[in-house]
Amino acid sequence: MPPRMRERILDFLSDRGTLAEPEVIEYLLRQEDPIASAAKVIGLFQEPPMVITLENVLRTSGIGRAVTTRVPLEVATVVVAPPTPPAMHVRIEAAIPASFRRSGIPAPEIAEDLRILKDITGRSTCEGTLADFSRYFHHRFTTLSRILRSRPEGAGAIEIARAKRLSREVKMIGIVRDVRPTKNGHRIVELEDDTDTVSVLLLANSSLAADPIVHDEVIGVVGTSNERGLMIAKSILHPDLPTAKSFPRTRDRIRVAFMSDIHVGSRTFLADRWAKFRDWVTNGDELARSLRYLVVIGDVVDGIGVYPRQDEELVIDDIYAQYEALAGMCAEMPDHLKVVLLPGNHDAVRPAEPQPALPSPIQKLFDSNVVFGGNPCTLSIHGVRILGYHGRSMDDFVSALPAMTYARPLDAMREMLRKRHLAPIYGGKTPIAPEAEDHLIIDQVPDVFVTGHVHAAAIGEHRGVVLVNSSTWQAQTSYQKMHNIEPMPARLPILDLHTGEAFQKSF
Ligand code: D5M
Ligand code: FE
Ligand code: ZN
Repeated sequence: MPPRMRERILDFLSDRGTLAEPEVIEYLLRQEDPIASAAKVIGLFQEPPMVITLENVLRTSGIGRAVTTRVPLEVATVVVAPPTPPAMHVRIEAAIPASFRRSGIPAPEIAEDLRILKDITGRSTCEGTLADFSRYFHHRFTTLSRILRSRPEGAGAIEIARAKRLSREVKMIGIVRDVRPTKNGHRIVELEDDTDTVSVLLLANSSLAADPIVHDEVIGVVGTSNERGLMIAKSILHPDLPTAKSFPRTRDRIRVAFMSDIHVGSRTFLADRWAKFRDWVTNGDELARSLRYLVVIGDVVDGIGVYPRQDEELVIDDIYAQYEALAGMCAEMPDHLKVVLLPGNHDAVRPAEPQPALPSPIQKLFDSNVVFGGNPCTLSIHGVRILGYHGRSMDDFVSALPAMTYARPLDAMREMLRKRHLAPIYGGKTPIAPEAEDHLIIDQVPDVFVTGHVHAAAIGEHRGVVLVNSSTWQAQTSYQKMHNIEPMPARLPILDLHTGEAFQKSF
């Protein structure tokens, strides 16, 4: 291997406006001609993503394993969650995974094991005062900098005030107060800690130029001050997951389905597709009978007064009546299917995140097979840790980062895991309540991370965390039409907790 091949690959990618996960670089280094292989990977995209993932590489024919990306109408499958963390663990299959063909235990025979580990319900303390804000950001900074410092690359970071006085290479951790391009194509990040702020220059011709840094995230910087006090960055550290984790397989084949954005009450709610789902889940096949849990990640109804002139798009214009209709739909599901409802930005709770569970007058409309959590919410299902977050912050990711799109929610979800924060950008479209603690920090790494909101449907993986963006049951709204957002409705992602494999069933 020629020396500095790693740098050559990094330069090759950054010259083309993209970056790659470390596993991708390792993988390319093992190829006979790493640069030619990198070119093949880039050739996959009309426009390369900001960060090329191992999954992307595995889709490239000619290198890696040959996989099919065309999916049949009925089932789209992505098989994830490695038992061990070697780099080559993601399989993408066109058919229903083998493990799903093996019958699961009929759901009525599985004793319920569902716990809500963490959400804000009943624990909100904030009043929105100035003191709340500074305490909130202090908690964000200290928690994420502790994670960064626990890594070999983050160890030895010093305070910004001290770093600015030294002329040698230094390491600092701070919160991004601003990030802006210069007229020469470089970028300047204003980094702040408790002691000072510093301007950090990310050179246009370096791999750092494309790092998707956003306002208010916590990063580490390795760099050297120039004579004018500008810190020239050599590398950027994100908290991320240090290594790929393995999936905690349950003993039994326990199956969990995910959905979101039902939008009951909206004119565009897809009643016919829902009826197909209901018929399947009530008297369907073996797979349907093996479903034990259904987790719904917000926007369960369309709500009232969520956007201007919404009343013109409602068929049920009373909030209670909307939840009553949903309660009826849940009551039609089999008794052994435990349903978890989390709120989203259309639901009848405060819009500021973290959002508590639906209020008790609404909960009382539902049968006992339905339980309620907040947004975000960490659940344990048979010991598998599931982080559900509606996903409002994806609006801010799409606005802030040119490479992000509504059609590719997994990109934003990977960034949330890299930044270890569900909604880093403060003051954008996502209203955030300055609680005493920052509940949007991803402090404990989940086994499964699920979002909704963008009305897309996708399954993937990031360092062993199963990623699911659950689909909608609403057709394109006039707002989405105006903004060219094409929904992917009526697809049900189903995860087997015994294998970590997931696939989507369409209705
Ligand atoms: O959001 C459904 C989709 O529509 C999601 O992709 C965001 C987009 N959307 C909806 N309203 C807005 C506003 N006001 N700004 C930006 N993007 C928006 P839902 O939460 O179901 O309305
Ligand atoms: Fe929605
Ligand atoms: Zn939403």
